[in-house]
Amino acid sequence: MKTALITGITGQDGAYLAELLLEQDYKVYGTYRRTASTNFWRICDLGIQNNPNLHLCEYDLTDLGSSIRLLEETQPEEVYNLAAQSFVGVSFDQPHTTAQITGIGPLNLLEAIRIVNPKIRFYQASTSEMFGKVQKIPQQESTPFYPRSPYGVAKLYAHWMTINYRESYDIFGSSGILFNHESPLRGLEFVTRKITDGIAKIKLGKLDCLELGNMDAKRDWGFAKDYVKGMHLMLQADEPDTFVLATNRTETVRDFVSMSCKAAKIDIEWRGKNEDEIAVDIATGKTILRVNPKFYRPAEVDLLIGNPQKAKDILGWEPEMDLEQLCAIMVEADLRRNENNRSF
Ligand code: NDP
Ligand code: GDR
Repeated sequence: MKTALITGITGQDGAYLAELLLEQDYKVYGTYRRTASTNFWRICDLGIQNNPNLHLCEYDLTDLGSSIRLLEETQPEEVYNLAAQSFVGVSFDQPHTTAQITGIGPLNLLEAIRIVNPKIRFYQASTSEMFGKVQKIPQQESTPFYPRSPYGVAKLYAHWMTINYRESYDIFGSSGILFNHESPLRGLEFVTRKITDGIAKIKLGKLDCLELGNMDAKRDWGFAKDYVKGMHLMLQADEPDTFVLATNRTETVRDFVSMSCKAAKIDIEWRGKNEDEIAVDIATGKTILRVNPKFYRPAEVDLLIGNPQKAKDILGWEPEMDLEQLCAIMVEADLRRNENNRSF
């Protein structure tokens, strides 16, 4: 039986990855932070919370000493570092905290691996946010980086440290440059889930109008469950490396709203431009969406579209779910959740 350690098991990817590894008969240690209201709703949703091979451990990524003790106590063969302050918007308000968690945190784990057992295989959750300002599309492993947020800068540091530890100490450190991936387990602050939850509430008469920021941003959105398979494959490969996981399709935030309305059977019409843009429910004449500049970011990543060819060639990885399907399952899940008055 293989042993894996997942940091950030209370997050979207941590929950799906734990499910995948348990299905493959791994012993899984999952870390969570001690807070006044730790929430395990995602692993409960997946029904894995009582799996005898799942062990939950309290851990904070910013603490080097506990990173060392964690590896000594759990003795994993594979470490998946998914923990991060992962919300780009918040990173502008809390750049220092973001740097400590998202940048220095992975360094703590790399140091712990170097000290405790350099044979541990390490996955670092890198991001398309590192590409940032558009230089060349589609973005791939060789595309130059130009991060546009404190989050992107912190992730870029961790990405290069992973490569540096690979080259300096022969540590099996792989970096997955993952483009946006979503699911019914996505945090409510991220735009896709904010949209599907908002549209579900509007459909059920629980919300009048949804407010969003930049409607023109384009993202390459995939399904989180497909992407955690890629993380696992990276640590089964012969060599540590850097891989892009993406769908190679890009759509605007506006397109995602239109798709969600279609899934919820609400016919809408777009009116106005920029800050005055609205979406009107054709059946009722009511404005169901407006732009609020408070959701704009100080610097924006305008366009992301990734080329996952290397992952396909070397790992045999390909995304399975298309965006229409993904949007439909998210809307459906949020309709059910809101009907039952569940909060997440
Ligand atoms: P989430 O925000 O859903 O989960 C992040 C996890 O990190 C949570 O479990 C959170 O715990 C934990 N965490 C935060 N701070 C600390 C800390 N100081 N110590 C220990 N744990 C901490 O992110 P996702 O699941 O969406 O993403 C997983 C990883 O992949 C992240 O690193 C993210 O930056 C990266 N990524 C995500 C992409 C996406 O589209 N989802 C794309 C590319 C990269 P708590 O519940 O206590 O807050
Ligand atoms: P992103 O995801 O910043 O790409 O980071 P997010 O869903 O937050 O934003 C995507 C785009 O939508 C625009 N947008 C809004 N965003 C939010 N959150 N709320 C709004 O109301 C809104 N209106 C418009 C944003 O400006 C942006 O352009 C995600 C995270 O999961 C990161 O951790 C990960 O690394 C990257 O994806 C890849």
